[in-house]
Amino acid sequence: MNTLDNAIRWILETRPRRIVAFTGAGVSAESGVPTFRGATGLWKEYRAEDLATPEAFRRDPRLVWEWYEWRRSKIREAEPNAAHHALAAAEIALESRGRFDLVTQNVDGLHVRAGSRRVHELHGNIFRVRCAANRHRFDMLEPPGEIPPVCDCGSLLRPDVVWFGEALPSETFSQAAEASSGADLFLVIGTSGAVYPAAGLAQLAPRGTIVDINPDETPFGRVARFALRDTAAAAVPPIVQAVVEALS
Ligand code: BV8
Repeated sequence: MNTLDNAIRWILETRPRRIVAFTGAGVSAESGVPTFRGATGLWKEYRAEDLATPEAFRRDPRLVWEWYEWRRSKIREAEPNAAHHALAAAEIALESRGRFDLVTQNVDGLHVRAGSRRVHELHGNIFRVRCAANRHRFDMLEPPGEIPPVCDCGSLLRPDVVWFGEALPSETFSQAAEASSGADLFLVIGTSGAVYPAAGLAQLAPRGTIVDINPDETPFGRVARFALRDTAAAAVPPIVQAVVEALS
């Protein structure tokens, strides 16, 4: 029996009903959206930690916007993959028979496009902008007319995402923390666990509830009940299918 079969058997036996799916950039990799820290993740010669900061934006708002518009263009071309769709189906299946919280570090909006509704976007959304004066926040799906775009109030518009050194939205984070501490299945999907405080949510999950889905080793592998060394699109659908079967 391989690890996936063992994980499926454990799910069928324990019938989890309070499930958290904690996702990172890896869940969107098979949709063609570059991850941050993988070999293909870097853009030009910069690192996410050097561009996704208030200092970088103050210093060179045009460069930061060019990076975001490049990412937005990649994401516009992307479609949700089988992992996104399976997680949306899990939420529907658990609607009246349990609880399913999708906690994502991603800003690409692909979970919502796949139909997930109960999504806690810890780091914001790349298709929403807010003005640096913090007065206006709105969706901007298309490329801005000018780079960097300027708000009607006169201040610069910035992507409505959480940059390094900025606080996460407190309500969203506390909902995610509350769901994590009460989970009987905590799926960690496609994240290197490099970024805090998001990665710290896994430490709130009760012992023995973590299933880590990632082709590479991660810090979660050591504490996971099962470490599924496979891609999200390959491993998430059968795991969700087992969850749904266990409900009936
Ligand atoms: C804050 C939005 C304080 C922007 C992002 C301890 C506690 C608290 C803070 C810190 C701490 N230690 C350090 C910090 C500071 C910092 C931090 O964590 N730094 C790191 C680099 C060390 N944290 C912060 O600054 C946070 N803020 O702490 O504020 C504060 C408090 C009060 C008041 C003021 C301030 C804010 C962090 C948020 C940063 N913003 N994104 C944007 O996207 O442009 S983070 C960014 O990294 C993305 O959101 C991304 O999701 C996230 C995590 O990366 P991953 O998702 O894991 O992606 P990665 O590429 O790393 O890994 C992909 C994985 O997928 C890999 O493992 C790969 O193997 C796997 N994979 C590949 N293919 C597949 C796959 N898996 C499955 N299937 C596949 N096909």
